Amino acid sequence: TIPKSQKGVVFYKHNDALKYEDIKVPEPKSNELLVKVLYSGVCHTDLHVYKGDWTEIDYKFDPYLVGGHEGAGVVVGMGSQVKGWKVGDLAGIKWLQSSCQACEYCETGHESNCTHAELSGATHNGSFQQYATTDAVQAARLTNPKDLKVWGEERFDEYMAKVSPILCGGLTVYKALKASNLKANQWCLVTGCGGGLGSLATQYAKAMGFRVIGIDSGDEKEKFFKNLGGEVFIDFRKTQDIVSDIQQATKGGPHAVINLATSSESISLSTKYCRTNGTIVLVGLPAGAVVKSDVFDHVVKSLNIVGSYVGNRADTREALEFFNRGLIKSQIKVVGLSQLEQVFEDMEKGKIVGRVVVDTAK
Ligand code: 8ID
Ligand code: ZN
Ligand code: ZN
Repeated sequence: TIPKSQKGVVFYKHNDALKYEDIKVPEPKSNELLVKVLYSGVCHTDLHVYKGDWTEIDYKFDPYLVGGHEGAGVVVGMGSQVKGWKVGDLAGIKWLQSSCQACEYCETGHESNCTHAELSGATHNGSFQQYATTDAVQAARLTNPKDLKVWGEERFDEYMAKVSPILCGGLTVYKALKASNLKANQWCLVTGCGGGLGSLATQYAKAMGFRVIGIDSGDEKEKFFKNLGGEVFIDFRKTQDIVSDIQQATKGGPHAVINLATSSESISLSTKYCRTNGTIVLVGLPAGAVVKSDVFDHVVKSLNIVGSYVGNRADTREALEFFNRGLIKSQIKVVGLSQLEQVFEDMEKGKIVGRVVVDTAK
């Protein structure tokens, strides 16, 4: 039975207090699933939303907003128009909560660019609550771990906690790596390699056959990155000349840069050390960021700068398949949903290594 009320973390305006409260269980609309959320990853995007860093989004406070867009759970109900789902299926809540399926972008598989998109945790209440609604077409289909060789029934809870960061972080970095046009054995530079997306990018890049050089700060993140298979670590707080360090280590610069760091300067810097003919992928979204690239060098080195925004349903399925095969180990720390405020504080300070996942039961 589905209760009438539940626990969730809400805020009434940007930067307002985060409240762990009893709130109403939402009712699914005709196109929606009702998902009992077990775990949700905490993405830096949730912090940007909370702070109102992106003025471009039409946030929905009704009267409050519930963040979260890496929700892993079980389908407990659905609207009348839903096809292809049944109660008991495992579902994932993503940033792209719904897309119109009718516009030019949706028609060509660029669903994340849909101008009518609804976003979990920003324009639609997200996964920082025990029960959440999400469009049945865009909801991610999770495999029951009992049907997976490397997982198994007894690891159900661990699977659900660890799969949650794949629903945004994993999907996003996998798509960004596709957009990088890297070939096997080429150098992939990951900025923010010790963070949530960075820990996943390092592993997807390795699994896809690339060599990984990472930038972040501190001995703990260096050790963490090397354990994930990263080859060269550059500490941006310690290096005297970051451009020359990177170019020496990679004999001419990385063939692609995946920009994940929440630092505007580090994005412009990537145009300086990227290899000739290389691709710079923009993923991280620090508030008000601008990329500055020297036009002479940009032309002579024939650089490509591309943006990459989450991924479509096929990218989601593929990113999940890497995880289901045991090729990607989610580096997580699980805390109670009631601890979200502390998680945001640590994230703001860059103190989180890997990803924090919240358990909605605590
Ligand atoms: O679809 C998209 N484009 C998408 C999807 C998901 C997330 C974009 N994002 C964005 C988020 O909104 C955020 O802006 O990607 C960014 C990274 O998200 P995250 O991985 O969830 O953030 P994190 O765990 O806080 O990691 C950030 C790391 O950057 C390092 C920090 O130390 C931290 O480990 N960092 C910083 I701050 N400055 C750096 C610098 N100058 C740096 N690393 C290298 N150089
Ligand atoms: Zn995210
Ligand atoms: Zn559309």
